[in-house]
Amino acid sequence: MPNSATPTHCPYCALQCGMNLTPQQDGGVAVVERPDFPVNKGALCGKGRTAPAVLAQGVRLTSPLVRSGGTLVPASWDEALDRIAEGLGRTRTEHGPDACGVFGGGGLTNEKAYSLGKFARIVLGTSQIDYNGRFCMSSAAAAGIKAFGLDRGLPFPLEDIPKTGCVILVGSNLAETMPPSLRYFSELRENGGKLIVIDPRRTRTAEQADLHLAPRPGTDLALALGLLHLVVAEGRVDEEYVQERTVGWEEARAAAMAHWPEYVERITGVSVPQLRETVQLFCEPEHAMVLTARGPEQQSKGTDTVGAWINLCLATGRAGRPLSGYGCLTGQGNGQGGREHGQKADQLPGYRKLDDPAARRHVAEVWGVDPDSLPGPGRSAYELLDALGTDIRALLLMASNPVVSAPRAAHIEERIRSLDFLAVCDVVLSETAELADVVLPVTQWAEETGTTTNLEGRVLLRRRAITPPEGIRSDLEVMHELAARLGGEKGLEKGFPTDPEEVFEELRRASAGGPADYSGITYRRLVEENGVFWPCPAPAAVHDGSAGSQDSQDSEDASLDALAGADDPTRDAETDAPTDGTDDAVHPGTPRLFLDRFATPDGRARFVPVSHRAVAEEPDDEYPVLLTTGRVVAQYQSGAQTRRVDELNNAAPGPFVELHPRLAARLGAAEGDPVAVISRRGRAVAPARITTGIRPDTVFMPFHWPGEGRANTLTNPALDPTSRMPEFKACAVRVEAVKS
Ligand SMILES: Nc1nc2c(c(=O)[nH]1)N[C@H]1C(S)=C(S)[C@@H](COP(=O)(O)OP(=O)(O)OC[C@H]3O[C@@H](n4cnc5c(=O)[nH]c(N)nc54)[C@H](O)[C@@H]3O)O[C@H]1N2
Ligand SMILES: Nc1nc2c(c(=O)[nH]1)N[C@H]1C(S)=C(S)[C@@H](COP(=O)(O)OP(=O)(O)OC[C@H]3O[C@@H](n4cnc5c(=O)[nH]c(N)nc54)[C@H](O)[C@@H]3O)O[C@H]1N2
Ligand code: SF4
Ligand SMILES: [Mo]
Repeated sequence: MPNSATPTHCPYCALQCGMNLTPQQDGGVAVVERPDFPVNKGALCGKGRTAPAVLAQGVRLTSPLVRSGGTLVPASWDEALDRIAEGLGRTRTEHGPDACGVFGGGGLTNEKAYSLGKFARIVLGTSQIDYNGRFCMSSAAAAGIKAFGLDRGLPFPLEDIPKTGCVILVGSNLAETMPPSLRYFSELRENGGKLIVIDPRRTRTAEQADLHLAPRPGTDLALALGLLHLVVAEGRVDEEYVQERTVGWEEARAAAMAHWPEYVERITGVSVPQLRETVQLFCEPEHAMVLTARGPEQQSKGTDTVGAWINLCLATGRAGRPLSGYGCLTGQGNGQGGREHGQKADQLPGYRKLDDPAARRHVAEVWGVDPDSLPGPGRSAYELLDALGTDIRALLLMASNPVVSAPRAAHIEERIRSLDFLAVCDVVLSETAELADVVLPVTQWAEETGTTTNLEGRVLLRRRAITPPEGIRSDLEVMHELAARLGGEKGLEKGFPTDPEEVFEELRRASAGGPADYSGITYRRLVEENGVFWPCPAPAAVHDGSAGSQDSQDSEDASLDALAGADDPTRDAETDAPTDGTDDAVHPGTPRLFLDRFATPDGRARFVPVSHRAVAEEPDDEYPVLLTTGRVVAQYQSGAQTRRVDELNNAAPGPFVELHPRLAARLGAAEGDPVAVISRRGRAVAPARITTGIRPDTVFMPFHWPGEGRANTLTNPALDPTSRMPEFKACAVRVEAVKS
């Protein structure tokens, strides 16, 4: 057995902390420090440290399961795969390809996400594929594409943060959601920079801030507009920058001028002096940044909200300049890469658009299929889940647990139960897997190789450190086997290699020339360079004209070539194969975007004219309180993995309702008493956690648990019109003490 440590990355969040794994005598693996990885320099949170616990027998799935007489029983791989092929195949024959749905996840490696998108389109022939990232950063992605022509979470590395002058963190609780990243913000403050946190709760992150604004949930759009109003009123607009590098200022300015500070104070609950102080702290230093996370994004107006924050950056000349800019803190392990390579309803690999004829031609050629055979765009995640049992009769689900994590979860659970056929690939028996007809046990991070792209746009190699137990296969092997069974004579399985590097080589070609160009990246480079930032075109990458800004159907190769520093706009379609990345002309990757130009056709950023609008469900007499939801440090997402780790469960054993003492007193509830939270969609019960750190008009619940305390029983699936993001962060509820 190899005794040496394998450098790799954490299975959980988008920070993708580096860690070393050392095999143990018992076949397990120990996490040890990996100080050479620059993002976390050895630091890990409790989830990363304890991740090997989920590799253990007794915790994970070790055999395929099939439903027999109403219960799930162990079965052979052949039987399980045959059942899936039969379930999907019959649905396709009887109801057409779009009756088969596919649901993926931002935890999947690039190779898996790429293969899943390809599998849906060429094996099943369905347009009905989307993934949980729609619930995550889709609003920021949509706003970034509108304004900058390109969506990459952070346009700069985290190492730039300590060197800027001021950071506004909007709705991010990174002290709990990415603890090792806190270091960058402490260093910022040590260097004299200012940190402003905007959150309805005084979180552990807000406690670190120089200024904490606590707006009413769902009002960040008005807040940003009020700040922009003050920027104009106080003569702080960077006119030269606006003139040179942007378009659309006049309209955006007019919209902001309609949002008087006093009006904004009434909407948000943030006082005019606090608004003024924010503008002062943000505008005084030479450089400043705005970073958003799920707080302002998971709203039915998340795209406009992020747009308003970007407008603030643009008006003050704080985008596309060193040490300044707007960024989104992506969430899942491969939240960034997972949204680039084709598991999204409207997308092809390389962040290409499915309805762009040139993109279809390029990808169809790599896949060896007729472009006309590729289906068009499908439904977004919530709409897809809502159609289960009606238009969509069978579902293949990989790396998500919607029974816990989808909005209006009781309804979605009922939709899932009404399916003719459900197949789930997972590492554990999640609440959603429990409802499946077939469950396939798959390999985990430490047992397989693959790439992820972290929140900075840095592509990383996760490496296999141990051998998976007998009876476990990888998601790639599952797709290969299903392609063989469903493709019949066509031999489609040849398009689904089981070796991740082989998949990555194909992904390079499929992404070549697209906005998220990985063609210059190789596994070898990822090891040698500790990751490479995209875009990273191969020196002679194929260019068929399908590259371009993401908001444009027209080919706009020029903008991305300049952006990525590619020096040969007349690249030859003959040289389709990427080079091995070892010659002298290797592209260094792109840690910092937009410094010379934005990825729009004219190179200028675009202001978007936006105006305040209310949350989809305003409180009223019957439901007078706003519920917002989020995370705690010791649990991850639906909790499917972390609820199985003792140390994490001891730290965060169950759900709770955070509420202000004034609200608690009105209910007659004491600390720890069960309280019921009731919305138009259902009722959840959890112990009260009383704190002055939350607004009296708001309650907060973490969403990591199923059952009685499931926060998503309550949440509102009102969707953002552009990103189709549900409003996880604000819905109207009534809170009651539960009589025992
Ligand atoms: N421990 C842990 N870490 C994680 C995860 C996890 O599940 N657990 N998940 C990962 C993933 S996928 C993601 S997406 C990230 C999410 O990372 P974050 O966005 O930091 O996490 P959340 O707790 O969802 O939301 C952040 C904050 O938004 C605040 N908020 C609520 N409503 C509003 C509002 O209307 N406006 C504003 N400004 N703020 C509001 C909440 O009070 C909360 O403190 O975390 C990643 N890291
Ligand atoms: N109320 C409320 N709800 C929310 C949010 C919120 O803030 N509030 N946040 C939303 C956000 S940002 C997100 S990202 C979603 C996340 O919610 P989910 O999509 O449910 O995410 P996870 O719980 O991470 O589920 C991943 C599942 O895949 C399994 N898995 C892990 N790795 C692999 C793999 O490589 N292959 C396969 N086949 N399976 C794997 C895990 O065991 C787990 O069961 O929740 C959303 N829901
Ligand atoms: S911060 Fe994220 S990547 Fe780092 S150890 Fe924790 S969960 Fe893993
Ligand atoms: Mo997320």
